[in-house]
Amino acid sequence: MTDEKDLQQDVKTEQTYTENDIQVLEGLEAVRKRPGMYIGSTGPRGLHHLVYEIVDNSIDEALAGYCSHIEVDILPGDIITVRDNGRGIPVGMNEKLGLPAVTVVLTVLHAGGKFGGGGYKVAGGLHGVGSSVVNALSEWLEVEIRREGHVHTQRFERGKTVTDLKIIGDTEETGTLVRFKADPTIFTETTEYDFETLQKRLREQAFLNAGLKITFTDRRDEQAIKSEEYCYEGGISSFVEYLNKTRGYSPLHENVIHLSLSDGEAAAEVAFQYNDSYNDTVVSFANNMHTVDGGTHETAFKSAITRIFNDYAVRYKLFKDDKFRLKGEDVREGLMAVVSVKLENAQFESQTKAKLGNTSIGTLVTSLLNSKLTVYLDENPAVAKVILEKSIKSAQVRAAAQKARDDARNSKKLSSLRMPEKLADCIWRDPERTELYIVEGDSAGGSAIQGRDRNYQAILSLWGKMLNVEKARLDKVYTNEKLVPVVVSLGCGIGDTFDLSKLRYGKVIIMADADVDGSHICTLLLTFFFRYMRPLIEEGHVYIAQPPLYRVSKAKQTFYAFSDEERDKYIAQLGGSADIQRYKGLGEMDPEQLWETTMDPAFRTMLKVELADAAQADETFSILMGDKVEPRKDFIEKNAQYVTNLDI
Ligand code: TSJ
Repeated sequence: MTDEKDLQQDVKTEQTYTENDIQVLEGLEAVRKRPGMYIGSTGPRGLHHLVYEIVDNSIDEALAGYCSHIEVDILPGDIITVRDNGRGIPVGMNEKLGLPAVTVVLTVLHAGGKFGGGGYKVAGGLHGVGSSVVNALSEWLEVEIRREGHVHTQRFERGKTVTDLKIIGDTEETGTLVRFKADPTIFTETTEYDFETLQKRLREQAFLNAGLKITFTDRRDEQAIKSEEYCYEGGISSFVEYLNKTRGYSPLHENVIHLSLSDGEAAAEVAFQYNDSYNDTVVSFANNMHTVDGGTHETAFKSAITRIFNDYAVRYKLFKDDKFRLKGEDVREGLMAVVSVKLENAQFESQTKAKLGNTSIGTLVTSLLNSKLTVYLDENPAVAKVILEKSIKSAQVRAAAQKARDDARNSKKLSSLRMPEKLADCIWRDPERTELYIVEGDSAGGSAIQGRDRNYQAILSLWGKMLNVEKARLDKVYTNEKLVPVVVSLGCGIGDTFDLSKLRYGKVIIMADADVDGSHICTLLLTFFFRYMRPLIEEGHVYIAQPPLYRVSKAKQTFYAFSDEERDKYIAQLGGSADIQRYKGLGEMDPEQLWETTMDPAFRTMLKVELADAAQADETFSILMGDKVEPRKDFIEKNAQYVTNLDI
């Protein structure tokens, strides 16, 4: 059996090489002609794929058990180096091609399998296209191999060999280093790497390969070198802890549940932990590649936990009604999970090639949970209890929310309500021209009402305790005393009955104090819009007013400053001394000042809220809205990625 398989592989390899033999040079030319076919795009995504592709080789070496440390550096000029302490790419002659093995790896298309040392190769998708593709798309690439007592090196330009493999020194060490510069004639949009994009990916790879150390250093600014090290003995359990922590969620049980199973051909591993949020996050990977669109492994995981928690609840008589069953969404409320599978011949489907199609891996994930989760729950009844209590509560609330939604729809309650008392409406009714200012607090509201142009500016004063929609259930949102006036004023309903064509004001402007509380109220409202009125943001109707921080005056001259720097600039302009008034809140401004600085379309600056990437924003909102103060504070200080400056 084994012999037969080996034989087949030899035959296959032979065939591949007969083809490649002729295609050695044409092959890489084809890559340069149609780079998109090999790396998906020649934009920033494709550019970053070059790095992933090279790093994947070192990770394969780690998976094979020979490499414990990978270093990735960005050098000035956006040159990348990837170095590992593995065995070093073989340098011996490949008899058929008459080239050293390493040269074959870097110049022959799809040569990866030959020296890939088995393991789990990726088929389809954007990965596993081979390091020769990176070579072809690099202005130049150098490889340095430490192996068999020597340092070997070779250089290529645009995929073509420019120096033969030669020995340049002796060494006791082993490992591979690849240094390359992306070709700007291919990556015409940009060849600049984004630190956070690479950071996220490298950290993720460290989580997915427990114990592997990855060092990432950005040396582009020699004055400010950034270096980070990722190494997680806990693997995907640490990943789950990290995800809960960075989103500001508190775990509901102490230990992450970590289960794994392999059947010789494939391996499946899951880690999950419930948290105090109402979101569900299941992140899945196949051969260390993020399967954004899920697939058989993710589906199997979700079905299995739904079935197993229902079975458990029935067995221990936790449902009051015999016929009652939890739905998948109930069981996933507050779930943070990572599913990772490794398999040969992974098949990827969907437009983005990020959905796993292999049915056998679904079966493996199902048996993993069947055999191990039931046992785990029996051994950890306290954990089972918190999870099931949460799931059952979720089911109850879902029923209540459904009822509230039905009621709202039936009675057309929200849309037929009278305009709220706290709304000072404008005169014109043309949403092309009208604006709604949402203002926190009565005194600020008062100034805004007096200062506005009442033809087209309406003011809604908010009061009372704001509901944190991230933490609230749907049924609460529909009846919240603070949010209902917003919904009624806007006129377009909420959730699945939202109708943007009914919007009563073309611009919806959040006007809050320029302090932490103001930021908070602002993000609360944005979260609400994001979750329940998303088209409002998508279609660009939401803005954030920018009130000044200081009034700088001397004699008859007055300036308003929106930052400390600007304040200092005006003080200098006024000869070094001036009267400074710091606005602690909007309420301190008189109506004329508020109009001049913040509301007059001729002079005001507003931020337009954009949702470039809804998923990213969702994550962002979770960070902002979660329990833990730290990540939120951090975020507010770093300031909003989803907000872009726009002068109006
Ligand atoms: F391919 C590459 F140039 F892109 C690249 C390969 C880049 C980097 C940074 C590292 C690597 C790489 C390859 N690191 N480690 C290896 N290992 C092998 O190629 C290797 C070594 C020994 C044996 C063996 O059977 O003795 C097999 C292999 C595949």
